[in-house]
Amino acid sequence: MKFSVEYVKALEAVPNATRRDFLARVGKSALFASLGIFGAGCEAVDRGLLDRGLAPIVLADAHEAGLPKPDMLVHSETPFNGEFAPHLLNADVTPTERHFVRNNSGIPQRAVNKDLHGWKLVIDGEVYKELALSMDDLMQFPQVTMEVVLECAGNGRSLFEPKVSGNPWQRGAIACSEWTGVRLRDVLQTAGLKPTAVYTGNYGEDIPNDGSEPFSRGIPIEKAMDEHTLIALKMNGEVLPAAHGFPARLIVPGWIGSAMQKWLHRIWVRDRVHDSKKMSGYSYRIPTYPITPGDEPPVEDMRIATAWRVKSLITLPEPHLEFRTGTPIQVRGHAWAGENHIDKVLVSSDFGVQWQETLLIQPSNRYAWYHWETELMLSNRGYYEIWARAYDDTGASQPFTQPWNPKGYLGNVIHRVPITVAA
Ligand SMILES: Nc1nc2c(c(=O)[nH]1)N[C@H]1C(S)=C(S)[C@@H](COP(=O)(O)O)O[C@H]1N2
Ligand SMILES: [Mo]
Repeated sequence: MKFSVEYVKALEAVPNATRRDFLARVGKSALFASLGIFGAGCEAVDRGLLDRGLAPIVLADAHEAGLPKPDMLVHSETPFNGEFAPHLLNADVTPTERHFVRNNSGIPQRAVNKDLHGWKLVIDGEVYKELALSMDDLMQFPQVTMEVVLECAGNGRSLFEPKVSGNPWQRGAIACSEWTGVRLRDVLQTAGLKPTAVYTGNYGEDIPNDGSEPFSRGIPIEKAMDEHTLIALKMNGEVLPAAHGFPARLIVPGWIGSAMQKWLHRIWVRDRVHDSKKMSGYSYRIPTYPITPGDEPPVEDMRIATAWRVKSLITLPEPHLEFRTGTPIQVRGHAWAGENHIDKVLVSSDFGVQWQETLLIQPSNRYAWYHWETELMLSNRGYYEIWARAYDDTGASQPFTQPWNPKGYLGNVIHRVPITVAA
């Protein structure tokens, strides 16, 4: 068990008047030690918390949550971040064992223990009726199942030049699993939105033990009320795995992964754009105009990153394989486009001079990924790269070199897979 002295000290520094608000901001349960651990100076704070029924949050080690998964490329253990090589993501529906994991801090012990004791999903703020829903309550709402692409905003960050800080994701911080849960809309309608409701502030139970503000992001009310936005309770037919947000997480289709709060326990309906740290500055925000690589645009010129851009992934063949002249090469992959639809995916084997059409396979449902496949025949030996380029229904397609932004978000440069052909 890890408890944070700094965190309690930070709280003590907060004036009484705003302390309640601060607690509200960090969520109704926080990482707090039992009485006595921090000495007399902290008792008042501790007792105050315990009086309000705030349970200590204990963060688990990643291995308790079954991490790393086999064949995972691990970027960090604490917090845990790992992805898979594209050729391991060929399945139409990504099995849980191949879904990347992106954590800003720890995994709550509750998730590892599959422990619902004391867990409620609180809906408060700009609502007529505050709700505190148990899992049983949530099960009373209609259950919806959808395949949804979930991609970290930083996927592809390692391809940015000059280098940017953050997890050096290659191309694998992306998956399309099947999610089951209740419509966020149904829950918000039960609470009753006031006309002042404009945004959500979403909170999880992964409270960092270094005293830093917990990871919290939000979405506009219009997106929250979209029929496809879910509070997911199951992944690929099973209760949510610890690493993916047990007991509940948001699924915000088409949008960057950070919108999809895990270990969800509070949705604060707000009368303004959610203004947590992870909604501000350079966090999950991109410049409103193309900038010179390496520049630091003023914060006023940044906007919140929302939907993903048109993109594709080559999952077959595996890179660096050797083929024979005149033998057909099976090429396959996925494509997706945030809020838009995919029109076509083209493939080139001569560095973008000529392009050939691929067979496009429609998604299982809105916001699932498309699949595409084709065959290449190369008649001369040598070194080749298979390039894929998706186009969406607005006419947008993927760039050949990666436009730059300070945090390496929304990278959608075309995917290239090198192969060789022997005579
Ligand atoms: N509570 C909480 N929710 C979170 C995060 C987090 O660190 N804490 N990370 C977000 C980010 S940045 C991404 S990309 C997705 C990753 O979801 P996954 O780990 O299930 O793949 O979860 C999002 N939800
Ligand atoms: Mo992310």
